[in-house]
Parts: sequence; C-alpha cells; structure tokens
Amino acid sequence: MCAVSLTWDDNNGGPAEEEGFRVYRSSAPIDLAALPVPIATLAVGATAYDDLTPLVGDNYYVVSTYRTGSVRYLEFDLITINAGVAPTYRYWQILVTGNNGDSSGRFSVSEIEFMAVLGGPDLTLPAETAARASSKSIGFGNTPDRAFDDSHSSGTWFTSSNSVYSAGGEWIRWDFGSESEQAIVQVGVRAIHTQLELSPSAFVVQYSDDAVTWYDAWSESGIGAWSANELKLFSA
Ligand SMILES: [Ca+2]
Repeated sequence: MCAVSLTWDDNNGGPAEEEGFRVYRSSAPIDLAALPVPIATLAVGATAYDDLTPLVGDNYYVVSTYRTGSVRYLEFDLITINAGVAPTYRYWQILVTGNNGDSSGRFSVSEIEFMAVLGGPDLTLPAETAARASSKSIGFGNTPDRAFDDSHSSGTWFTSSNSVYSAGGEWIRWDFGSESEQAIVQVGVRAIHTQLELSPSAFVVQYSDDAVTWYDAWSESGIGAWSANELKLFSA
C-alpha cells in the first residue's frame, strides 16, 4: 500500500482563530479561489494527516485552516509528488495451476492478453511472438506463439505438454523487452473452440525482471463455465 504523510505547523491561536484544518487534493494544480471538496476535515490543532489512497501520478495537496463564516487560509502547503505508480517489469506470465477437468492435466488457451490499463489495449503483438512468447512445455505442437497471434480459430491455440497439477504448474510467458517494461493490471484469457475442459480453472499472474526470480501479482481460482472461444478478463 502506498501512503502520503503530510505534516505542518499550526500557527494559529487555537479555537478562537480556527475550527480545524482541511486537506484538499487534486491531480492538477489547485486554484485556491476554487478549492475542491476536501478529502479530510481535521480537529483544531491538527498537524498531520496520512493519505492512504493517493492518486496514481501527481497529487497536489493544500492544507488550510477553516472557520465558519470567514474562510481563512493562514497557512497552506502545495506539494507535488508522484505516488502509487506501479513499478514496471520486463517479463509477465500466467502460471496455470488448474484446468476444468481434463484428465491429462494439460491446459489450452487460444489467446492470452496483457493490459497495463483496465479495459485498455492488449500489449502483446502478433508480429513479435517469435521473440517474446514462451512456455514451460509444448503439447502436440501447439506452440506458445499461438496464444498471442490474435486468432482463435481452429489450429491457433496453445497447449501445455505437462500437467498443471504437477511440478508447480505450467506457465506461458511474454517478454516485453528491457525497452518496454510494463505494469500489467489486467489479463485476458480466451478459451479454445472445443475441449473446454482444457481451459484454466486457476492461475497466478506473475512478473520478473530477469525471468529467474518471479513474483506474484495476483491469483485467480474457481474459473469455470467456459464457452467456446470465450474471452474472460481478470484484473489485479
Ligand atoms: Ca490464437
């Protein structure tokens, strides 16, 4: 969790001069003549406030005293920070740990999508699959590039060779390259057109800087009721 801690000096003479403090925040510079709705109203003599939900990007803060009937700005601070910006990573993968009942334990998908913005574009490009797509195993020649080719007709799906229930699961990965690291917040998984029991039921979205040490972004489980070529979206 990201937090912004604000502190200030109280130069007023107590209740006779103030009813308390208000904290204002905006993603754009704040016009003191047209203040937004305060994010916090604090007691007389307050000298600190923790913003536990800062905006992604710039946060402009104004802290002021207030007094009914006579708005007073005896002191204010204007602070520009960058907060809540997610770190970016070169490698992203889904580690599949369950399928929808196929006894082989393999999993199949027709497409995997990685998005850095909710509802935004899929950042995997079909033209780059040869350099960027990989998987832990390959079943029946259904290579990982087929999960990033933007085609989900017959013959363009990925299948793992190994069972997702053994040896820690089966992964399929995209390498964004050192020049285009990403902070993925949404993943799309599209089922193949048949054999829906091969569709994932559980997976972990993971990221890495070196493809050696992996970290969990978030996990999904209990995914079922796939229909042919259905695209399901999952977010952090
Ligand atoms: Ca495909």
